[in-house]
Amino acid sequence: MPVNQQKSYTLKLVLLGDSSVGKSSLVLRYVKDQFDEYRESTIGAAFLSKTIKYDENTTIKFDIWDTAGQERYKSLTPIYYRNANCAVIVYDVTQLSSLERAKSWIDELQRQGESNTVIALVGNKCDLDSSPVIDSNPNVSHSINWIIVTVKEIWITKMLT
Ligand SMILES: Nc1nc2c(ncn2[C@@H]2O[C@H](COP(=O)(O)OP(=O)(O)O)[C@@H](O)[C@H]2O)c(=O)[nH]1
Ligand SMILES: [Mg+2]
Repeated sequence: MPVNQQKSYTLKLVLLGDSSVGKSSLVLRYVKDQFDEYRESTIGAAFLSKTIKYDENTTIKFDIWDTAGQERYKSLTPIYYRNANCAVIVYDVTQLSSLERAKSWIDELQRQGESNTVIALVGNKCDLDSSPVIDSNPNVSHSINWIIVTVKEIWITKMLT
């Protein structure tokens, strides 16, 4: 009997979305399980990685590119999403415009032929109850996983599994 073969995979994950929707906060929560109210906004893009044990024999390393949402960095963004295995597109549930922006990222990924990229759409800041709160399904393709979270209070790891 062969000894259990250990397998390890590296996946490229990119965070996209308007500025201030909570992309960097989400990464910080995922990688270090921390939340920092007073983080400085991201310049260009930040790189972090996290390795998880998927099952007994498999580890997955996520190489995470946390992009800046500002318009002036937009031309650089394709560098980060190109060949990404997963794209996590974040919007703020209290900002309708950020959902529109998230949808335009989905269109851009699909237009650029990044068809192998698994897309997750994340509505963040559901702890806030200022209106308008977007709690309805944003009507995107069924192939896109959609969840509502608050990075501030409870973190749901389900989105990456
Ligand atoms: N209330 C609340 N604030 C959040 C949440 N996530 C992030 N923030 C705050 O939103 C602001 C922008 O977050 P940041 O992660 O820098 O956004 P980014 O520009 O998309 O990377 C910061 O002040 C965060 O503390 C959340 O779930 N709830
Ligand atoms: Mg940021």
